[in-house]
Amino acid sequence: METIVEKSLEDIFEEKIASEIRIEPKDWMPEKYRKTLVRQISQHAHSEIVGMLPEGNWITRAPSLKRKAILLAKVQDEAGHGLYLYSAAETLGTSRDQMFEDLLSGKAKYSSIFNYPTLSWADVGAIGWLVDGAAIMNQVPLCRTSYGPYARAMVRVCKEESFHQRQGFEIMMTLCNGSEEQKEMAQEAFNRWWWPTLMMFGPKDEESPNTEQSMRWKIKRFTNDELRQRFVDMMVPQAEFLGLTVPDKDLKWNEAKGGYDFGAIDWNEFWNVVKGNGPCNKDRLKARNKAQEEGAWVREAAMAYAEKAATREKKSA
Ligand code: FAQ
Repeated sequence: METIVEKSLEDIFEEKIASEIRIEPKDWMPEKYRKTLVRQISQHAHSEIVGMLPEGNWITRAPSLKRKAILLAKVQDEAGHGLYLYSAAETLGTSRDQMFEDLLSGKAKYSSIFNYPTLSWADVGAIGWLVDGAAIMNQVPLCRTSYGPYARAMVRVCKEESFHQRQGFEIMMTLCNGSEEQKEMAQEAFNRWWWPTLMMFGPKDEESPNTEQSMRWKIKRFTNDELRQRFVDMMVPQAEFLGLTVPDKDLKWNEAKGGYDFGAIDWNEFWNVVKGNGPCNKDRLKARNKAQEEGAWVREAAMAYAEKAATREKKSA
């Protein structure tokens, strides 16, 4: 005789995860899964928005009209990424206003990397090459993350990030093929951005409280250290091609592991930046709060227009 085993909602969820079926907004999901996603996606969205500031700093000082147009487009792309990601987080039942409030009050986290200053034009190249390079390394696997709206947003984001990385590399190449002074500028920017970029991947695996569960739920597909190692292995030959020196005296090819060994990351610096004490944390929050205040009239006008349009539509119906 056939016995009918009733599956619990949790069993159905686990089965979907095991068989690589995406979880969609109306599906049942464990509260912790929802919370982890809201945390990661909203932090990611905030990073895109705050990430506009360091490069935005150079729009008015780009060295040519062509460079200015490219940089403007890139910074606008980052705003778009933030918007896709806020939309993805909203499908989990959190409001955009709440997420914004958390960012503006300093409660929410965003990537540590955007708390460093952009001191020279070469920093724009270094960000595109290194920071967007790290973002791609982290985000290509997220195109296969288990939550549908996040995975779909990542597909488009990654296409745009690839263009961003190419433009950063191209700036670095131009500087490295230029005068002695330009090459020095590129090396100096590389020296400042290399270590903070390695920190972007998050704490080492044994100190990462979220990785194990996120890997089990297939939110993350690789650990922080796995992605960091892949990034180093990808970037060292690119730096060599540019004729730049990786600022790490302990960097060494390890034949047995088929990858590079690299020096110790300064985790005190990382946690200090995450806690709000990096070189630009206060400036970044100040700039976001100022933009929020100065944009209030635009939001009010848009709302007034939307209400009027809705009334008109009702009347004509
Ligand atoms: N900065 O347990 P884990 C971009 C926090 S977008 C600050 O390992 P998880 C595009 C973490 O939140 C860059 N905080 O956490 C662009 C957690 O705190 P919580 C952003 C960090 O989530 C380019 C605690 O430490 N990308 O660059 C950082 O499993 C150019 C323990 O860490 C994403 O957000 C950090 N670097 O792994 C834009 C990608 N790392 O929340 C403009 C999606 C860790 O428990 C210009 N996110 N923390 O209080 C992820 O893949 C993951 O969230 C990780 C962290 C890998 C970032």
